[in-house]
Amino acid sequence: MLNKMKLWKAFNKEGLNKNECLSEQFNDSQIPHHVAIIMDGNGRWAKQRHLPRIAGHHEGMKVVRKIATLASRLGVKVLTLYAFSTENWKRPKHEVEYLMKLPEEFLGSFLPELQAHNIRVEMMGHKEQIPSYTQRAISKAMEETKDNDGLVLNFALNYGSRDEIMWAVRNIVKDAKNGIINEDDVTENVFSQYLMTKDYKDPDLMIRTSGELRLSNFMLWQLAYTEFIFTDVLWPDFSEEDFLNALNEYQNRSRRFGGLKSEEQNE
Ligand code: V07
Repeated sequence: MLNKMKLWKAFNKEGLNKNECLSEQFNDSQIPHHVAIIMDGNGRWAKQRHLPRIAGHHEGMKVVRKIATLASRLGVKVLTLYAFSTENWKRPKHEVEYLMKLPEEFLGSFLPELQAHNIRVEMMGHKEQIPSYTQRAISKAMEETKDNDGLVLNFALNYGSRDEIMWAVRNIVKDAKNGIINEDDVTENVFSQYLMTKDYKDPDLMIRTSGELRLSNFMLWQLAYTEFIFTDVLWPDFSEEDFLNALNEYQNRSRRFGGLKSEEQNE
């Protein structure tokens, strides 16, 4: 079992090799392989400070860097962040325009640091509607980090889970028509291969900040057995300690996968 104090001490210890995972010092600990986060509360954070909403988005961007590097140091393998949903296009034009500039700004400032941490940048969502300068910045980062084998930092951008599932169904029908697949071949594992997350395991832990208790069209299929942690903390206030607390809570939960825990099987 991971001990929070031990984690903190190791985290604050000087002289950690940048490629060394903190988790290696806790080989008995259970670090989630895949963590997914709904980064909510940026607008509310700004409103509380009488700032424009975009100030909250900008502050939230800095938290992405902090949590991604911590997750990498802890040995998390995939971090999926809900950056922009298919519904977010309905927001005011100036806000959408600002949001679409954030990937370029983020990568312009932090790509060297991501490289130093051996982090691979990925994106899931439909690229076509995204402005070309944003697409270019993301493609460049994906290309430059493609050989990194540390954390996968997977941004869900112009992503919606029902849309993802619908496209999976369409492609399965298409493959069936072309004789590439038969009805009997369509198992859960095969279906998963038609989703944007085909290269990743399902998330072990999903965190949503800012007190909303909804999934908001995020990874509906993939989160079937995932542990959920909801916190009232607004994303721009989400700290390293909050992330460590979430991991600690995750490790304290018993995972059942819909079956019985071993000690209950004898009852
Ligand atoms: C966005 C900051 C985080 C809080 C949530 C909304 C605002 C980082 C990115 C990003 C995306 C792709 C990429 C590199 C960085 C981002 C959007 C919004 C649209 F390759 N933060 N962030 N993209 N916010």
